[in-house]
Amino acid sequence: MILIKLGGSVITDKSRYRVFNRECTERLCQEIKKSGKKVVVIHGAGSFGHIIASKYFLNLGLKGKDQISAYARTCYDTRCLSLLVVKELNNAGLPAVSIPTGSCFIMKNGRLDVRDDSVLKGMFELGVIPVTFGDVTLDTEFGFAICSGDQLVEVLMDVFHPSKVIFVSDVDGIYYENPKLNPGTQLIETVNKSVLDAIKTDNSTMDVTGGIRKKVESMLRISGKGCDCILVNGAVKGRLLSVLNGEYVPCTIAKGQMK
Ligand code: ATP
Ligand code: IP8
Repeated sequence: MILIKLGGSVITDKSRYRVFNRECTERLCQEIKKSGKKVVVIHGAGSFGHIIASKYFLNLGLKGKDQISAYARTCYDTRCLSLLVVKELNNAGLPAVSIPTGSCFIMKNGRLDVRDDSVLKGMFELGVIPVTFGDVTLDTEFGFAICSGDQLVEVLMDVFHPSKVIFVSDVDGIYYENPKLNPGTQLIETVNKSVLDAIKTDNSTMDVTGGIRKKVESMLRISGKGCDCILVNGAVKGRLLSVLNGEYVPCTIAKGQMK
């Protein structure tokens, strides 16, 4: 099976509150269907999460009562986004069910603690695609915390043991600098620990979960578990389908290596 994370930058417009990229999401779901591969889908929160979370510092945990309504608002918004994604998956012929992270799991010190994976596994075995997403969750130490979709991908590695992990974003891969701000920057086709410090991660949109550097760290931890982890541009038609089929496209790969 393959774990796919649909990034917030490709399924939403991260600069505009609650703007869903329906056409792009619809096409990505059709590409998944066309591949015929067994998948589990995780998605980011995009502008349904980061804008309010950043305004009310939800990434810092519980600091004041005024955050509680922002917590609830963010949970509402991320669930709305998830239903929009699940609708497109179902329309594409992929039976999918949204599993809200913050309603099913808890965090400890900012780390997701999935003790019971029976719903996720049970649905998958039944042929249903469980869809989880970046969300606000309770945290035993901080009151609440932000769980990124990237962290979920890492945790779900141990649940599903995928043959491949695909991060879908709105850029061709990891570059030395943000390609949207520095169009001349070079694509890094293979990432490893040695290039990590050379990657600049300045971002033009609000992101409370750390942006591209954290994503590369996550990709390296995933590849360290023996599985190829690929970042591909979902804004370009056919790229996700090609990667699902094991064909070459411009992308960044963290090659799977056993410890
Ligand atoms: P999310 O994590 O919210 O689900 P995502 O998975 O799509 O979204 P982002 O965290 O938004 O990923 O990261 C992708 C964005 O990072 C791109 O839109 C790009 O502008 C920006 N970026 C900044 N620095 C770099 C870099 N060095 N290489 C590639 N992209 C970069
Ligand atoms: O978009 C962030 O998840 P991500 C979740 O996967 C929130 O980084 C609520 C901002």
